[in-house]
Amino acid sequence: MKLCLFVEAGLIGLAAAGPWGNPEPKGHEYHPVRPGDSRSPCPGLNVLASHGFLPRSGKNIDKEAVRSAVSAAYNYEHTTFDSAFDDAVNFKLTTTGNASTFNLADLAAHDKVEFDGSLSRNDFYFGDDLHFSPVIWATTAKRLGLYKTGPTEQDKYITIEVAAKARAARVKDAMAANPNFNASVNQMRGSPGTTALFLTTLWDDKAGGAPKAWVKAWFEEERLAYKEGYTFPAVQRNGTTIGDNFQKILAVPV
Ligand code: HEM
Ligand SMILES: *[C@@H]1O[C@H](CO)[C@@H](O)[C@H](O)[C@H]1NC(C)=O
Ligand SMILES: *[C@@H]1O[C@H](CO)[C@@H](O)[C@H](O)[C@H]1NC(C)=O
Ligand SMILES: CC(=O)N[C@H]1CO[C@H](CO)[C@@H](O)[C@@H]1O
Repeated sequence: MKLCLFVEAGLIGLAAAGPWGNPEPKGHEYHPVRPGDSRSPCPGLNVLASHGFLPRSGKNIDKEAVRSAVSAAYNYEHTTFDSAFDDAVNFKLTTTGNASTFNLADLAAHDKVEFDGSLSRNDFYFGDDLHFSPVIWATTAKRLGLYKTGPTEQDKYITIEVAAKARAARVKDAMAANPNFNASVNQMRGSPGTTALFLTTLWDDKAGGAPKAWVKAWFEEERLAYKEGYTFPAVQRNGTTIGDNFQKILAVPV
């Protein structure tokens, strides 16, 4: 009976709190990407668009939009991503016609803010550095132990150590496969940086790890895992939180 209710509730779009998860915030229900929408190589921003924290179209994103989205969805201090936004704008990669905004897909411009050795995207050299690549992600997911969620409680979480090793191994793979691998400074900071980002964003402070179920939904469906128990973090995150995780990642011997 319970299962029946659950299915029905899902069908009519009622989000219900309960043992199966948390409700999606009103107006921020998950909608998968539609034809014509713009999406980026950045899962962090795409998820915000999937939930309408950024415009669902992914178009004409300005700094205010990023500020309000990262604070409302992820509980980041609102200016946390100002410098990332400024970098993108300063590279003049925008196709919107307005120098202060971009469409999410504009961020795929290679060797600007986009770089090689991503966790879930292939390198530009192979033709598509924008879309989620199931093949590339499978290599990362395996290293993260993403689908092994038992038998112990610990098996449900990704630790800093496991994530640090997974990202270093992915960069090694990319360097071996791609004769044009661009090992820029941006690249070498960017790879541990993006691992710090997904861990900080999806860290469960109570558990001391990033729940595999949340990481899976975030990368694979570009969805915030309310259903799997994601909640707005109780303690606000900021550049310092990300920087601390960045240092911890660099400290892991790989
Ligand atoms: C204005 C703000 C932002 C900009 C301009 C931006 C841009 C980008 C770009 C261009 C990439 C691709 C890098 C690559 O080639 O691997 C990327 C990747 C990534 N971003 Fe963002 N991002 C922003 C905000 C965020 C936020 C808010 C989060 C987390 C909540 C985030 C998490 C990530 C992660 C985890 C990746 C790595 C994906 C992978 O390796 O497959 N970003 N971002
Ligand atoms: C460009 O975008 C900014 C930020 O949204 C906005 O303030 C400005 O009015 C826009 N400029 C034009 C010419 O539309
Ligand atoms: C960043 O967030 C942490 C945790 O909320 C807080 O202790 C710290 O003071 C904040 N740092 C800055 C620079 O705002
Ligand atoms: C600076 C640099 O070497 N850029 C190269 C990065 O790789 C792409 C192809 O993958 C080249 O087109 C760039 O010239």
